[in-house]
Amino acid sequence: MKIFIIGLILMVVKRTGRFFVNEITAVRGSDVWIECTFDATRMSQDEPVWWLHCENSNCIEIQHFIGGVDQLQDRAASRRGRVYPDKLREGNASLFIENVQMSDEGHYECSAILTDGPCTTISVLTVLASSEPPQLTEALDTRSFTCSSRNGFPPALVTWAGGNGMNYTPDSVTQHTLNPEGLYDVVSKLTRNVTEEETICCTVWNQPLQEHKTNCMRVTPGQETDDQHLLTATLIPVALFILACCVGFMIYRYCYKGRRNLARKRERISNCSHQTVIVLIGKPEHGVPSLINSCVYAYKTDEPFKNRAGATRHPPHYAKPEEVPLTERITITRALLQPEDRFWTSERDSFLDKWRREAQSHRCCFVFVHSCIDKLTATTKDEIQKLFEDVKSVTGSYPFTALTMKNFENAEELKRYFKYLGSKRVFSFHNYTIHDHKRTAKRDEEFLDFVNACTDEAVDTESEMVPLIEDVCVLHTH
Ligand SMILES: Nc1nc2c(ncn2[C@@H]2O[C@H](COP(=O)(O)OP(=O)(O)OP(=O)(O)O)[C@@H](O)[C@H]2O)c(=O)[nH]1
Ligand SMILES: *[C@@H]1O[C@H](CO)[C@@H](O)[C@H](O)[C@H]1NC(C)=O
Ligand SMILES: *[C@@H]1O[C@H](CO)[C@@H](O)[C@H](O)[C@H]1NC(C)=O
Repeated sequence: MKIFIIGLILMVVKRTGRFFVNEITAVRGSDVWIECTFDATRMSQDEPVWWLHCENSNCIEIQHFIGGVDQLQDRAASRRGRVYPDKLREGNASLFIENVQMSDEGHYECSAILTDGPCTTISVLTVLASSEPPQLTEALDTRSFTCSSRNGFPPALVTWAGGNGMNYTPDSVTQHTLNPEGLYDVVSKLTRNVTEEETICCTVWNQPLQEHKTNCMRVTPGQETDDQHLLTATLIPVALFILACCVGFMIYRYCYKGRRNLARKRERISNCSHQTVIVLIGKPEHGVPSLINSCVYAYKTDEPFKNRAGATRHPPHYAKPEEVPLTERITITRALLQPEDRFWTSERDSFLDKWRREAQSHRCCFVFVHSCIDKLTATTKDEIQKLFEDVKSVTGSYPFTALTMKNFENAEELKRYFKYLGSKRVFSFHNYTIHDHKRTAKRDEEFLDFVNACTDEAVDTESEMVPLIEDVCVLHTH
């Protein structure tokens, strides 16, 4: 009934045109005064003063005073706003709203019956909400960034900017959601390739409030995607580590095996159970003493290099000593020939006699030593062939060949030639010398193989020639 009467009055007021529209904008959470004043002299003690709050033409009476007495005491707890009764007498019926909320928006009508008729003041309250500072995150799976901000009103605008203030907004998609408090949450997603290190910023705008809030982040191309990041940060080091382990293990195995191999070859030499003589036959300057030194050096790993065989002695002819012991049982001796082309001269018969006698009583291995520096002349070839036949006549087989100074070019050609002459084995060496005796496994191995081949051959020769004779073999060349 009351509302109906008020509505009637409003219609009257509207028709007479005696009202003002007062537009008020407030920020959510602030306190606001909605002004309403009358001419106090025209106010009557017994006439009412009241406030209506209308949302979408749905009006609720929030204040009603008669004679300065609140008529809505029973609703005091739920209603919004406060009027100061002591100010009413002065014609001031202004409404005070504390901590204004979205629900406070709408029309406010303040009315009073004055002595000359009703009077109404209309106010429109708009509440704006400043959204919270934006959160900026980089997505883990793709090259994208997310900017989010909550509790804005009206819906916030989101803009994106890159290095040098470039506008990235067109690469973004923005979504708003209205939350139960009547405010908008905003989420904006930017998809963009980062090709160089830059700062990416996201800004949320509240246009009516003329307010913006920005958040920035430094991005580097290296952090483009989590996949790639994972690959570089985890997989590659792991792969390298595994690879390094494998290579290390293989190197270790190789070295270990190599060392084991050499040790086994030395063991074979020291285990040779028969007195054996290795006879090196060669001309001066062809490296016979150096070959002897090398075999001993390769075998005796724990001893420094020693010139046991008298290499580079001057004059070189028949340098002493003639025999060098390698182990308790194996001896290496030399048979030096004439330096000239015709090295097989007057001494031939005495040598052959000696060799024949000794080959019958000891295990012997004959080796012809030739330096790769020396080119073979027709005469030399002739002489060497004769020597080979003589050795065969003594032992039953042609001598082995040992080529020294193998890094001289005609090593391969000489190898073929001595094979052709009938040498069962042709070895080639780079001898350990006084000036160059840097030990390597490969160099050691060549000499150890040579010695082992010689001791094997010595057994063969003996079993072919004199199978029943027990061995006590030390050969004297003079
Ligand atoms: N580059 C190289 N030099 C070698 C090799 N063998 C020996 N020599 C050098 O050649 C020279 C002669 O070697 P020696 O071992 O003294 O041989 P030799 O002259 O026949 O010995 P004698 O006549 O008995 O004194 C020396 O200066 C050695 O250092 C080799 O395989 N390579
Ligand atoms: C009405 O009263 C309030 C509270 O005292 C005051 O803040 C306001 O300025 C007054 N309005 C007028 C128009 O006097
Ligand atoms: C990003 O770069 C890659 C290769 O450089 C390309 O294939 C892709 O299309 C780019 N994406 C965008 C959004 O530009």
